[in-house]
Amino acid sequence: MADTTDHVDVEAGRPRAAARAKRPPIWTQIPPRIWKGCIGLVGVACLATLITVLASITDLGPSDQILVKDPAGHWVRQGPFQGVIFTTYPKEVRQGTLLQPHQYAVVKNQLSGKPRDIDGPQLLFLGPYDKLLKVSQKVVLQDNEYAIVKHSLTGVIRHEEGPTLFHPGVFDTVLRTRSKIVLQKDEYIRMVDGVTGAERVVHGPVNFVPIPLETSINGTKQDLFLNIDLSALLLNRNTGEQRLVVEKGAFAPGPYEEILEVRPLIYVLPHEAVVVRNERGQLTVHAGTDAKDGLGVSFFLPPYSEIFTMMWSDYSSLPADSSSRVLVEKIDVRARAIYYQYEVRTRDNVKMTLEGTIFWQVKNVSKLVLSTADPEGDVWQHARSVLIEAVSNATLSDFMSGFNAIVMDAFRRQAQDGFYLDRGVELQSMEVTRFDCADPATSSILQEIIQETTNRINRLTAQQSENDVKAAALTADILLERQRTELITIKAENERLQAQMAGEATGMQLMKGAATFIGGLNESLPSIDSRVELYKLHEELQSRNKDTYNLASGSAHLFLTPSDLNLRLDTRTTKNGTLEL
Ligand SMILES: *[C@@H]1O[C@H](CO)[C@@H](O)[C@H](O)[C@H]1NC(C)=O
Ligand SMILES: *[C@@H]1O[C@H](CO)[C@@H](O)[C@H](O)[C@H]1NC(C)=O
Ligand SMILES: *[C@@H]1O[C@H](CO)[C@@H](O)[C@H](O)[C@H]1NC(C)=O
Ligand SMILES: *[C@@H]1O[C@H](CO)[C@@H](O)[C@H](O)[C@H]1NC(C)=O
Ligand SMILES: *[C@H]1O[C@H](CO)[C@@H](O)[C@H](O)[C@H]1NC(C)=O
Repeated sequence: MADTTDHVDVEAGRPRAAARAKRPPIWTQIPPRIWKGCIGLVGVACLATLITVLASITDLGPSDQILVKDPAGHWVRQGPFQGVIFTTYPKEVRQGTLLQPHQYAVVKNQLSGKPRDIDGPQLLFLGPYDKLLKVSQKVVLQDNEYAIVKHSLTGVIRHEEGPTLFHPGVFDTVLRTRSKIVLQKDEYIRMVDGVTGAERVVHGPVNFVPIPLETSINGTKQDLFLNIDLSALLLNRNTGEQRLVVEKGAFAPGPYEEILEVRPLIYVLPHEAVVVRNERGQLTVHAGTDAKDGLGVSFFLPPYSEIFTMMWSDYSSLPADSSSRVLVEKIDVRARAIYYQYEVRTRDNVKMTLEGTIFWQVKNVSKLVLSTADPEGDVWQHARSVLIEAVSNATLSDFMSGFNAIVMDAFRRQAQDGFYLDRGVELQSMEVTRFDCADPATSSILQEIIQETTNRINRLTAQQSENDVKAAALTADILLERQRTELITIKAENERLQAQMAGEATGMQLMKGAATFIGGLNESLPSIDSRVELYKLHEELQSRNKDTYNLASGSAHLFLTPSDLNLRLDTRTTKNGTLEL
């Protein structure tokens, strides 16, 4: 302020300076009493100065420092020092800070406000305006560790990877120490950047430090081992597309890929068929018989496809419950059996219960899938209506006498209508195994009828067997008689032959006798006629002799009739010598 005044009143200063020069020296005007006082004061001052000098003798050790807070500028002197520091300003002796190798210090300059960082090991002497903010430990990071460090000014987070003795910067804060992520050969981990949201997948074997703000989703995961019978369905969350991985071996999904499901191989045996619906709604039939060798086929269900399933009624057992249904994924194309129990009425209104079996078979799967949702139920219902119709056209007695024919007739008629053909199935046979009257009264009558029929059949059977026995006896008799006839014939023949032989023998005897008689006289009686006459006479005489003898010796009576004068008696002599007429 005075300076400014001088400068302003430059003209006015000149007369004052001239007046000062003309005045006598000031000390000549001071009275002696004041001089004495002054000397006394000087003595006191000298004493004070001495005391001050003595007090200013400074002795600093090697780790000491003196700070003099001179308003013109603080200054420091490091030890070791021995001497006088003459100052009137406050001063401070302070110890240096020993920093170990694993320590560091943060020092702030109070003039600039700038912190700085001092690395150990060293003996730290602060500067004149320095302030020690902190002495911190460095962070030991092991081989498998990393530190999450935050820059407190920028807020940037970074990771420091071990193994190291990490010396954080001035503005660094170590938030925490973490283990590195270790992945085995068959492991992977999905990491998401917390800032950008970008995803990456890291595959083992590896030991890695995530990038800052990166986190894992669902942690470490095992690879998927795909074999010939396993595949994986993946969803790409970026594009929304699905794909099927069928390559064999260990498999890990890529970024943004999610394993929706593990799909096993679908086997279709030679007698089966599987229908698959694709993303366009088209149906494909995989039939076991498609294979060239007829050994069945197998396939993986492609993406966006599913197995076309149906709910079929289940009539595979009795009593059939029409509400029970089974889920059919694989269609069995072998012959199938349905058991049925139908209530039917005959034409004369007798309520009957029929039980039996229907055999049917799926012939054309594509046709079946397109035309019906429940082929088994269709077959059951249709067979029922046909059977009801057939039975209602017959009376009870018709039915009893020929139910098999009625059922076969119904079967043949329905096998020809287009119902089964349209559904790609075939009705193979329809059998009635049991029938019964639903009404108890009728049932007992029916039982009687059946009993009677049975009895009749039994009696018929018994009669039949009796007849059979008799017929057999008769046949045997006829055979016997035949053989007897044969015997008689043969006997007669034999007798005839015997008689012939005997006759021939007698004839021969007579002839020989005659020949000898006639021939022997050829010399004495040369005429043949005379000799014949003689022989005739001889024979007559002999015959007469015999008659006479017979008359004489037997009890024969002789009757003579006028017409029979020329009498002859025929007698026969038996072997034992008696005579027979
Ligand atoms: C993480 O696991 C949960 C259930 O365990 C699952 O719902 C989710 O989809 C999984 N996330 C990823 C990206 O795999
Ligand atoms: C099955 O039926 C379809 C028509 O619905 C036909 O084109 C196909 O040839 C049939 N398959 C056999 C084996 O008969
Ligand atoms: C009913 O029976 C009659 C003769 O008994 C036969 O001509 C006719 O075809 C039958 N009808 C049906 C539908 O069976
Ligand atoms: C008479 O018969 C005998 C013997 O039979 C014969 O030898 C003989 O020559 C016969 N005599 C005459 C005349 O034929
Ligand atoms: C033989 O003679 C006896 C009496 O001597 C007689 O009883 C019998 O009938 C005769 N005939 C035969 C064939 O034995």
